[in-house]
Amino acid sequence: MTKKRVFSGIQPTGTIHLGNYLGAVKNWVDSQERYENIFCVVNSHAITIKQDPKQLAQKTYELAAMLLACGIDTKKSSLFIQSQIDEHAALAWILDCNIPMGDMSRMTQFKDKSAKNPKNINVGLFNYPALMAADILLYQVDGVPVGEDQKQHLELTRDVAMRFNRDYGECFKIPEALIPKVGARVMGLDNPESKMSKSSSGANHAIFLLDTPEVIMTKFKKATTDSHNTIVFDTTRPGLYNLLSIYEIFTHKSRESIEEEFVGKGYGHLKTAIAEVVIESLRPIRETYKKLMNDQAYIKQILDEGAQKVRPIATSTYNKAKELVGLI
Ligand code: AQP
Repeated sequence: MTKKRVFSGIQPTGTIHLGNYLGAVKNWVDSQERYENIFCVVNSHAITIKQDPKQLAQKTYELAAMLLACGIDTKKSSLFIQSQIDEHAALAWILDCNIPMGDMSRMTQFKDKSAKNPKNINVGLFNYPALMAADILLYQVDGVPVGEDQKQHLELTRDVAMRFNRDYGECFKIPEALIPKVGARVMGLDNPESKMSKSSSGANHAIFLLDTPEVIMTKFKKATTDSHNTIVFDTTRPGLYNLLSIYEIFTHKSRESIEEEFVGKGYGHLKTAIAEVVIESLRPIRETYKKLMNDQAYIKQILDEGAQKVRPIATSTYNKAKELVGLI
């Protein structure tokens, strides 16, 4: 039986954090056996925010090394850099011409990111979802494993694909969003009302995968909770709920057994327990990452091989879309 195909991407805009890891990367790794996997470092998306060109190239290799350190196995998954396959940008243009302004204007990520970067609200940032739709549709995939924040972009992708197939003829497979039950929206430790994000400036906002054990412990100890004194999964207590969800994923324990474990104990005890389990789980990732970064030629080779492997799929889809719209 042929495996279903999945595609997902991540931007090289900084070190990845627990949100990226639990919402996306860990699920990519855990389900590698089940699917035919295509993963991408989406560096063209990254330039929607001003980047230092030299640093961007370096951050692209670092992110690829981090994905390998997290467990992406290139025997089971293709890993490549978006800008190495020109068809992403080329298909995005065709899709741009088939997405109504009204649909694009409803995207909340554009509103959030332009509020964060008022000095650089560019057309690329607005068009970001068309490039994301192209990334996905080029590979004729069944599913897209992402965090909850990408749900709206996935819906736009499905809409533009269905409209294109209807108006020009069958071209794209319609993908499903694969959003995890727990960890789909990890919240900031300093403010559990906002999603954990690479670009938030608070010192205790995010746990980065390369944070030292001491830093991880300090950040968890300072995490915002509330003034109650019971430790239970309660969505109306977002700080606590966020911490317990992180603990649930890393320990694989049931919610009942976690609540039992902390009966009569305080937040200090809980925060230390979470920090310890996160530190131990991230330790091998950090160590493997350091080894991989000593051999950038190897990372480059993996990425070149990944691009070579998936390029024929991208070319075939793009040529079909081009022909259907009448471009010669
Ligand atoms: N807080 C989060 N909880 C769960 N999943 C998350 N993702 C991001 N934040 C969380 C998921 O991570 C994947 C890759 O994300 P991205 O590289 O496209 O960047 P992003 O969504 O823009 O992530 P950030 O941290 O918020 O970066 P900045 O601050 O630069 O915008 C996606 O699957 C995403 O859902």
